This record gives sequence, structure tokens and C-alpha cells, in this order.
Amino acid sequence: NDPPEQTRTGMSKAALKQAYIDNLFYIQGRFRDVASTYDLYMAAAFTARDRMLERWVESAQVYKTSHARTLCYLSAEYLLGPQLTQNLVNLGIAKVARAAAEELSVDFNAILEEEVEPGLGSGGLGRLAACYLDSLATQRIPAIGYGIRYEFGIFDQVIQDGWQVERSDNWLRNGNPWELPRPKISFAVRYGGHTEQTRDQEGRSRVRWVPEMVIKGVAYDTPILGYGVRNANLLRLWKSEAPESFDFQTFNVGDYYGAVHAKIEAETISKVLYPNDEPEAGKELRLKQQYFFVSCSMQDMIRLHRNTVGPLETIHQKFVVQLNDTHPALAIAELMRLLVDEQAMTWEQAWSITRQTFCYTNHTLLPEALETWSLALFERLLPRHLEIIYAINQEFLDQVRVRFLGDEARIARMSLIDETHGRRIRMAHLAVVGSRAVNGVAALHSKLIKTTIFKDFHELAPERFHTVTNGVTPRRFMVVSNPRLARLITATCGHDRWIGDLEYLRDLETHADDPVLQARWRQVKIAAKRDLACWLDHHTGVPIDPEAMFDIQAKRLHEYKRQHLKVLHIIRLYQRLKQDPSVSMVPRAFIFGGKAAPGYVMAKLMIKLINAVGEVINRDPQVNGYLRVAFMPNFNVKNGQRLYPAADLSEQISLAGKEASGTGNMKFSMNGALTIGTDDGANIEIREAVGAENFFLFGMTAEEVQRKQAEGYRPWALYQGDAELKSDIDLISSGLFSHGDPHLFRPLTDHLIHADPFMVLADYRAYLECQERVTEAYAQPRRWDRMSILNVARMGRFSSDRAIREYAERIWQIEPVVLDS
Ligand code: 26R
Repeated sequence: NDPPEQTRTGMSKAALKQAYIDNLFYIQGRFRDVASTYDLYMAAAFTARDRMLERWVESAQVYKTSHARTLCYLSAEYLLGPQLTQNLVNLGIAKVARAAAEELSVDFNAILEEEVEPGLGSGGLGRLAACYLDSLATQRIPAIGYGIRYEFGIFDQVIQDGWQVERSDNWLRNGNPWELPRPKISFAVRYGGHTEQTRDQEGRSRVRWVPEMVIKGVAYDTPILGYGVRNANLLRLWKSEAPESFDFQTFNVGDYYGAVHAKIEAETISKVLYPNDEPEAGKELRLKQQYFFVSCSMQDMIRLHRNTVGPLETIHQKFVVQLNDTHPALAIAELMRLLVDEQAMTWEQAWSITRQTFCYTNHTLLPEALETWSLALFERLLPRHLEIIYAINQEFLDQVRVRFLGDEARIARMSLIDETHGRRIRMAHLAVVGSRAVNGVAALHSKLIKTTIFKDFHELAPERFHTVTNGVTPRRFMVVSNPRLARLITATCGHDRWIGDLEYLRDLETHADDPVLQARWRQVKIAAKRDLACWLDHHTGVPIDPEAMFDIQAKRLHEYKRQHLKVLHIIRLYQRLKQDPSVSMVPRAFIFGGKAAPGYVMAKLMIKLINAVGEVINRDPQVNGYLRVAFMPNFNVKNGQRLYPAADLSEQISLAGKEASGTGNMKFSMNGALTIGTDDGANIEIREAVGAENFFLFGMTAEEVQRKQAEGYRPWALYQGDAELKSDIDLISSGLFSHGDPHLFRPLTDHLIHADPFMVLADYRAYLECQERVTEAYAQPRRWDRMSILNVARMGRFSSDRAIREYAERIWQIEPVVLDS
């Protein structure tokens, strides 16, 4: 038995049980008999958190005394997902905690269902940041994640009459047991007003910014544990508040309502997450948000440097700042402002430090996704930063002029200011000019940024361009989400080292043909399929046979991701069955998941189309023994964890050259799904890793896409020239899926026939043929199992641990810090 003082740290079953009961009483104020399931969840969460704090404090101390070089990861999004199981796994007590719960007659699975996830991100970019936090700690890299504590995260999606309906995500409603508020760690953030020229005591000219509004950011800290190590890192999210001193006295004497209004305005800044995949509509609040968290983070970084090492001139030796896309790129101008205006550093020295501090990752090539801000809006909100950006631009363009003697067209292309669309600030150019390293997120993507959006910059400084292929954490996406598979892998390999070093999955390779393993592999898969089928039946009313092939596409809804190509395939199979009911077919369940940006009309129509096609097929007894279509509502991290283990086939069918990397592709493949995919993003590297014979490749290459588009792409001719394609599209226009209304899906079908910017029609035939090969392989279970096992065995490279090691070595030059004991 543990002594009582170990109640907060003891790892034995007895200590955990005692801690659980204590927490239920002293934190929730509940006895077992009256506790709700949510109270039980909170008690479990606090029991885990107590055990995390020791490692966290210890890490902070060692990092401080060792003057360790530290990464600041700046991201507007962190899509963390549920924390409890993840933390128990990284504490190494997942099993014993379950046993403890069992002895207390607590239904652990019911507790887990209670957990609300912090949905502080919209898709791949935010989830990548969360995987990287896990791997940074696991790889022992001292790191702070900085971001925004949105009060409302990504909306909850419900499906009504086949349409997406958004519900606000009030995730903090019942409290958040994982965070520690740090009211004493707060910074002032200024907006608006004007600048003035002044002189300091030595008579040097200085700029003074007289803001119109001041708010404050308060830190909320979440500990992030590593797996198999003592290291724990810090996720610091900023919440906006009104500064006390401004409430009633200084600013708004006698203006009670004005003061209340100012308070509301301040609190609004961290109120809600904007989905990042909507073309920028000049959202003023979004610019305020970006500056808000960037300013707090840079001020905090300077404060930490002061507390530890001291001289500001060395801050770039102590810290590296990684920009997760351009959303935090303002940090470059903000660090300049802090150094020059507030710390009285010379411009030259400040620029030299800044240029050595930042690194930037690009996550998309789509032109409509590249952030720009109208100069007028920018100037109104951040007048001093505009001056700084002008100064950076002038100095930069002078260099370009000298290097490419007066090539004015090039200078216009490279300028931080775009003069062609009404004057706008190009955030990507700011990020590139202010960083010492720029990287893409997969090999193809990194090659394409050098030849398209950053071509001129690459010609100027090729040595600054890098590539780091994305990765995902096997702790969450294998151990937490697929415990049956994890157990089987461990039993087969005879060790669980693969969890901390995914290359060890190779030990599975020699067993790929072992009929005993294959049989168990099947059992694990079918059990996961049964779980998912049960969940889907309960939440959508679509009954699915677990024996069917689970063919899944789960990702944000986007035309470039081509969910409608998948729909055309389904319609083709449907027609084939209707025309010849005797045709034999491998039964398939088509499962979709994903949210559409609230303002993206076409994406929302695609959701409606999927559900409409599903409704007809699922109701048609002539085919529903072979085909089922289900749309999983509210695809988030938690629901993703239900999908990945259950997939037989993973759909990664974006138009080549458009998906920067993709990370869902990795999650599926690590869980034994085979991939049908285009030559795009990380698909290319996954195929290389697992072997071309274990991957279903189809469609045009990025080069072929470019060529076709240059020649002039005419979808109309394809539509006219392929009778099956025409009849699939015509079936949509016929009204069959819209209760006779031929107009409902017209925007979609017309767009395909007349414009088809993502070349769905060009890849249609190749996709169908490739699906035939899938069917053939699936009909041979032993062959399929072998392919599935080999996929898992060869996915080691796609661990986010590998990605983080590459960043640390090649880009950040940060060494791991080992904590003993
Ligand atoms: C407007 C639209 C096309 C758009 C899409 C995506 C706009 C903005 C985005 C957000 C970007 C930054 C993003 O999330 N990119 C995703 O990053 C992932 C992590 O690197 C990649 O895996 C994924 O391919 C990429 O789309």
C-alpha cells in the first residue's frame, strides 16, 4: 500500500483508486452515489493531471538551468482531441488505471465518452500541430506551443435532412481540467491609433505608437507529456481580457456603457475560431486574433529570455520560432517592433536577430488560400507594423534590384505589397523574407513551392528551402485509438518499442504471410468494423454489415479533395447493379466524414449529395445487400479515432499537385487500410515506403495536370465522350436523388461539365479501373491481409517523431535534453 502522501503521485492501482475517490470528493464535491458520469470523468482527469505536474515542473527546471535551446511553435490552431487516454498512455498507466476503475465499478468507456475535445483547429494544419507537440516532448526537445484559447472551437456539425447544420462548440461549458490559468502571466496588446516621431535621452530618433485600444492576454497552460520519457512541454494559449485599469477610470470617465462595451470588445478577440479553409474575406477580427496571440507570445519569449540568460542580443541563440503557416507571420514585424521601439535596439541588429530566429512552414499552394490583408485595414489596426513592413520591404527590394539589375517585373512579383488587386500585404512574402528556413510538408509539395509560389525567392536564396514530410503520432493514432491492433503488434513483435520508435514496425514484415497472424489481423479489423457499424447505426440509422469492405473518405469537404469523384464511383456501381441484378459484387460500405466551411456553398452541396445518394441506395432492396452509404456526422479527432481502425480502404483522391501532404492518409495506412490514391502529397512517399504493389495508384500526375491545363481542359468533351460518365452525371441531374427536383444539384453538375477546375472528369475512368483492381484484391483475403500487414510494417517513416527529429537537426539545430530518473 502506498503511503498517503503518494495519493497525488503514486502509480500503483491502490494509489490511483485512493486518488480517484479523493478527487471526486475534494474537487468535485461528490460522493460516489450521487456523482454524475461527468463528475467521474473530472475525477479521473484530475487524477491523471496530478501525475503530470511533477514531470512538468521538473522539465521546466532542467530546461532553465541547462540554458537549453528552445522551440517556440506558433500556431493559430491546435486540434488536440481527447486528453485523458492520451495522457494515461504517456504516463505509462493506461492499463493500471483501467484496472483501478474496474475495481471501483466505474465504467471507464462511459467516462471517456463524456470527454469534450478542445476543437481548437479546423483540419490538417491544426491536427499536425497537436501531433508535433506530442513528438516534441517524446523527442525531448524543449518547446513551448503558443496559440489562442478560443472559447468556441470548430463548430459541431449535425446533419439535418442531409444538409450540414452548424452548432456552436461550447467546449468550456463544464470546465477544462487540463489547463492551469496563469493570471499573473499577462501582457498588454495594442491596436489602432497612430505613430509619432520622438527622441530618446541620447537624442536618437524613435517611434512612439499611440494606440487607440489596449487589451490584455492571459496565459492558460496545458502540460504536454512525452511518451517513454520524463520530459513534459508547455502549451500556452492566450485568452483576451479587458485590462482592469481601463475599466472605469482612465479611459471612460463616467461612460459606463462605453466601458462595458470596451470590455466586451476585448473579450471578443479570443472568442471564436475561424475555419482556416475559407477564402479570406477580410475578416478584421481574424487579423486582430493573429496579432493578439503573436504579440503575447513574443513578449513572453522576451520575458523568459530575461529570466534565464539575459542579454537580448542572444535571444536567437536561446529561441527558434517556427511559424505554422502564415497565420502567425506578424510575429516577424512584432519582434522587430519590440526590439527597436521598446528595447531601443538598432534596426540592423534587430533585423539580424529576427532573421535568425524565424522559420516558416507552408501548408498549401492553392492561390485562394494564400493570406493577404488589405492595406487600409492593416493600417487602421496596426499602423506601426505597417511602417515596419514597409521598411523591411524597401531594404529587401533594394537587394533584389542589385541582384537582378532593375528587373521591375520581378520586383513587383516579390514585393511584400501586392499592387495588382488593390494594395494588399502578402503574408507569405513577409514570412519568407523574415525567416532563415522555409519548408514544404511533403517532397512533391516542397518541389512545387520552389517552382510556383516561391520561385523568385528560391532563385534568390535556394539554400533556405527545405522539405520535411509530415508525420502523425502513433500514440494517439494507434495505441489510443486502436488498442486491439496495438496489442497484436506487440505480441507479434515480442516488444512494444515500436510505440516510441515506429521503425520497429518492420519486425512485422517477416510475419506478413503467417496465416495465424493473418487470421488475428482479420479479427482485429472486424472487431473495429463492428464497433464503427454500431456507432453509425446508432447515430445515422444506417445499418452496415461488418463483413462488407469499409471504404472511407474522411477529411474536410473540398472540391480539390474530390469527394464528388467518390460519389460518381458509387453511382456507377449502383447503375451497374440496377442494370444487371445478377452481377456479383464485393459488398462495400462507403463511409464519409468531414466538415464544410460554413460559407462554402459547393462543399455543403456535396454533403447533401452524399446523403441524398445514400438515402436512395440504402432504401433500395435491390442493391442494399451490396452497397451502403453513410455520412458520419461531426468528424473530429474523437470520431476520427473510430474511423481509422475500421477502414479497409482509404480514399486519398485529390487532384495531383493540390494536397500539400495529407495526414489522414498516414493514419489510415498505419491502421492497416490500403490506400487508393493519386500521385499527390505524401501519397507518393507512402507508396514508395509500402511498395507500389501494396498501393492502388491512379490518375494524372501533377505534371500531366499542368500540361492538360495549359493545353486547355475541356470537361464537356469528356462528358460527351464517355457514356457511363455521362449517365452518372445525368442521373444526378435527373432528380432521382432530389425527390424529382432537377435543379438542386445543378450548381454541382454544371460546374463539373463546364469548368471542372479539379479535373474530376479527367480522372474518372482511371479511378473506376483502379477500383476494379481493389475489388479483385479484396476478393483474395490472404493477399489482402498480406498487403495490409506490409502497409503497417512499412509506415515507420510517417511517425511525427521522425518529422520532429528532421526539424530539430536540419532546421532548428536544437538538441534533445535528457532528464534522468
Ligand atoms: C481555401 C482552401 C483551399 C484552403 C485549404 C487549406 C485554405 C487554407 C487551408 C489551410 C492550410 C494552411 C491547411 O490546413 N493545409 C493542410 O495542412 C496539412 C498539414 O500540413 C496538410 O497535410 C494538408 O495537405 C493541407 O491542406
